[in-house]
Amino acid sequence: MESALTARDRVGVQDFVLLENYNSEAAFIENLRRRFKENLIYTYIGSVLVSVNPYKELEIYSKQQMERYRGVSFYEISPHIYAVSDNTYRAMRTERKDQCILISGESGAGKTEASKKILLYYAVTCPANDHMAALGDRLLQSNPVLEAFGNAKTLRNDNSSRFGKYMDVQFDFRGTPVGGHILNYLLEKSRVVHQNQGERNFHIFYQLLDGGDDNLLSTLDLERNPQNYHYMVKGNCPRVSSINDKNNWKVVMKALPVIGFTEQEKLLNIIAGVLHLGNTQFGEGEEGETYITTETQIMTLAKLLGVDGSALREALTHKKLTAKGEEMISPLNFEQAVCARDALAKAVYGRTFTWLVEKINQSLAVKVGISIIILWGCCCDLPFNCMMGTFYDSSVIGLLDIYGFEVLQHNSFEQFCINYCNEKLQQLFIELTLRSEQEEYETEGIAWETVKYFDNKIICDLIEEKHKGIISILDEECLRPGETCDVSFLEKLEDTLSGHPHFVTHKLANGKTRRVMSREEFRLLHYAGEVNYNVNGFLDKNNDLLNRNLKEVMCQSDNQILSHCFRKEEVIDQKRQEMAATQFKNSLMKLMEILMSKEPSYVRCIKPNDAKQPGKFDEVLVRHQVKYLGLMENLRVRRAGFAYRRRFEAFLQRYKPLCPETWPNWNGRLVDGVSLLVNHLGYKPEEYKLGRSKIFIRFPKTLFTTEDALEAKKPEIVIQSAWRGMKG
Ligand code: AOV
Ligand code: MG
Repeated sequence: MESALTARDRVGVQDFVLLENYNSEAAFIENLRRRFKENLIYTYIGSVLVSVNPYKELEIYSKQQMERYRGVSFYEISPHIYAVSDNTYRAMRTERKDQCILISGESGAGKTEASKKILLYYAVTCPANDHMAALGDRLLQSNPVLEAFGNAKTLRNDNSSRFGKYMDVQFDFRGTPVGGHILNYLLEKSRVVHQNQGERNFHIFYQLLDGGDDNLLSTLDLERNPQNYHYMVKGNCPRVSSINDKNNWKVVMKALPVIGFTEQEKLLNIIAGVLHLGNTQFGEGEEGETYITTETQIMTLAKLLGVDGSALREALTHKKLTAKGEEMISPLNFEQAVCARDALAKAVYGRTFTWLVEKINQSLAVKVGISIIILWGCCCDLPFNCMMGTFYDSSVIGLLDIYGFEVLQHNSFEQFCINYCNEKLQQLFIELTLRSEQEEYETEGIAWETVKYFDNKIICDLIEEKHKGIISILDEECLRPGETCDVSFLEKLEDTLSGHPHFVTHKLANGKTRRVMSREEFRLLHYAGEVNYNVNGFLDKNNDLLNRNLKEVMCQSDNQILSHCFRKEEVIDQKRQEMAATQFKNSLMKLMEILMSKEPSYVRCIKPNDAKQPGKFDEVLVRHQVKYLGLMENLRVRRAGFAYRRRFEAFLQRYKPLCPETWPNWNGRLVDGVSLLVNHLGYKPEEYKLGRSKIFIRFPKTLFTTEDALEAKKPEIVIQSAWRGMKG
């Protein structure tokens, strides 16, 4: 027992509910720290997995490890992302309910890595059949492609997801993965044309220049050095030590055919096209007219984008307007031309990204034809409706991996959207963890006491409420005729929101000025911390407009990807599209609905330091995350009633050797067996409660004692079992 205690001291407890001092944040952090030092990056809070980014490869993701977790109950084995994967899978199969795994945490905390491990677990361990064998492959191979186009090096993370991703994996009645579907959320398009110091554009540009062979580069008229491209130099960071662009290029090129790509050439033309677009320069004539100074560039560009060169030249320097039913062409000034060029680059890249996701979805779609043939083969004498019933008897596991909360030196519209998205996810966590806890006590018939927690609904409302939320005000300002600008938007915000406890600007209530804030900023007090947003560019980014004549040129492209992305109908139909932020808000609402309809599991990722270094545990940083993720409240809720709960059968199975009446087998009612067992162990009435299907244990100590008794009894059990084996 001595040694067991020492081990517990050294590696901490594997479930926070076992912490004796569960109200102490210091004890919580100390437990995380101890485990982190021992490379034990995973710890539970009940069924929630807390994960601390190790920033180094650990030998814990092998196939053998996967086998260890297969079919094994949560509490029997050390915490792991595979345990969450496996439990979710089994819950889907046994309870026949759609599941989802929600991964959250700030930028660089390990969400994307976690989601990849989960996918890998399913691809390797789930049963496959011949027809579907390739699906696991396709699921896995979609990742490097999406990451190449949608991830980039930021100051927070060398492989930062710059889009939100929700992926459904669909399983048939046998538990075989048969299909997948991806929903993507708001790509940070502005990165295509601008990067902050120390950051990069999307990986694919560097991969192409570093990995593409000489022939390819010469066909695309590209040079190897990224510093030659305006769209790649802004961050002054062409190379990143942790990234091998050349190798990644190979991986992406190999992955494309697996996910059914035949349009590689067209895709690469577009990528190169964007780079050439960035190098298109303008000059100003004597009369203020704008012209293109890089003539050869334009011809290459037109060729790559599959459009008419002179039409493109005209569209980059002029604007088409319809006034009183008449079409007019007006020249753009220098700034306007630069904006039009960048808008085109963003639109081309953003739409190509969406097209790419569609393509991947086609490749992951459930192949109805094949499934029906298989079913026909195995149940041809069943009535048709029964057969279709079998066919549709499939379930889904959804995986959510979004961009994490981020605070930069300079925060703009993109950070506003990203952080809003994180607020929504936190809201869901609060609602569902509390709700499910309450429901559990209710269904099991057990009285419960509430725990106070910070509800971030007030911040979600501040952002998304109709008419007086920030997004509504932004839309209104974009649509209001007359002179509107980013500053008038800020003034409108001040008028409507001043006094809100989570909204601050430089104006103080007494009419004075808050000196630490610029006049172009507003500050939101997010659940995860304060962020100052600079309003510069908010209106443009929300409007996300592309001049009509540029659209006209693009929809005539003979590059089929582009003609698919720029539809003729869009040019004919002049109806105003939804604005970017509203579109994002609506897609998040839909996402919340999807997630609410499923049984959630949570992975809460923590970033141990800002230097992306292994072994470094920055307590201040960790404490902050523990606080805003609401982990202490989570633990308290979990403990408010009962620290531990286990289904009767699991409890009996584990502890039955401790009672002569239940060992080796108990054949009576489960609840009676559990009753006998706990009486024999001397549990006092206040220490536990029996629900309808589960035993609830109030104090971890009770379970510790029982665990220790089991440990002490082990040699005896082994001998007894061996003896019975010999007799048998
Ligand atoms: P994120 O998804 O949470 O950030 P990532 O999953 O991309 O963060 O993790 C960032 C980096 O941390 C990875 O590139 C790895 O180097 C390292 N890392 C994370 N988890 C592990 C692990 N389990 N084992 C080893 N290394 C790991 V963002 O997408 O920026 O919000 O937007
Ligand atoms: Mg990520």
